[in-house]
Amino acid sequence: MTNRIIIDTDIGSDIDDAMALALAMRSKELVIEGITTVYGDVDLRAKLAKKLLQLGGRDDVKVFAGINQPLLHNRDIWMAGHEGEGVLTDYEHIKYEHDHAVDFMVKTIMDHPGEITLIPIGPLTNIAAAIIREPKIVEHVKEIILMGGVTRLGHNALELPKDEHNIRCDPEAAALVFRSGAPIVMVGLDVTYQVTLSKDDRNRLEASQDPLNLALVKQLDRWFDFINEDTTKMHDPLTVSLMIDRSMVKTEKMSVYVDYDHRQMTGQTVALPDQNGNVEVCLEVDSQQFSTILFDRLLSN
Ligand SMILES: [Ca+2]
Repeated sequence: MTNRIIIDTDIGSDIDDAMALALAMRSKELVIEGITTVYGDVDLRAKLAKKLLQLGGRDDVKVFAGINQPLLHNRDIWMAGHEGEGVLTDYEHIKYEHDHAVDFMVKTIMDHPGEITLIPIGPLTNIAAAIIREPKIVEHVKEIILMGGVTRLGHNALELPKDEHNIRCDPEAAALVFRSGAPIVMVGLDVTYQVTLSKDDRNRLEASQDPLNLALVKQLDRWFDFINEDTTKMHDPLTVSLMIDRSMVKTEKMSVYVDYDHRQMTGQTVALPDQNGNVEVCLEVDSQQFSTILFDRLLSN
């Protein structure tokens, strides 16, 4: 079995993590070994992940809370404030695993060399801590497909900001992960800015009347209100979808460095073409192909 995955997520703030989790749940060829949470209120995030798994009929999937602070405890934490709203209730008791996310990650990768793909879709703190704890996971992980960074080397360079949230929230952790030598696929803003979800798409989810999709709709509505826009980007689902069909992206082999200093809001990913580099950087995506996969899966129940 080579499609075994661990998703490491900051679910609850932007809607896209919940969509990514739903896509993984609805993709029968993927074996979800566990979900780990990172950054800020990791317990709330773990409860939300578990609740969505329950709504999707996947209560069997284990959830582990991870590290709440950035690696050096030197950066402000950003929470949107609406995490879990409309899906979790105050009185509901939702249980998840006692073990720590980093211990789970290290054990799972070391017990199954070459078989586990890590999919980080939040700041890279847990992944960095796992590498610090057990450097051998760099050789034993099958691949790390991560959402983060931006290179501005694709056709849409002028639309993109110079840095990206997941890297900016913990640039020290990101620097450690990129320079670890682990085989990485970087799904950055270069491609994720090209995949969006509209209010029409939201309505299709609602019409399905599926309990998981209805929970996604509640969070989508809250998120659309929060960002005050009619479309939202599907950063994290695109990252998961590469486990299903990688032909939708074009990649270039590169070395990636993270340029940062002690100030808040720094953390630029500097990507240089390098045939010996450890990072496949996604530069172009067939957004229609992605959208078809996402909705075929979510509406198939
Ligand atoms: Ca995320």
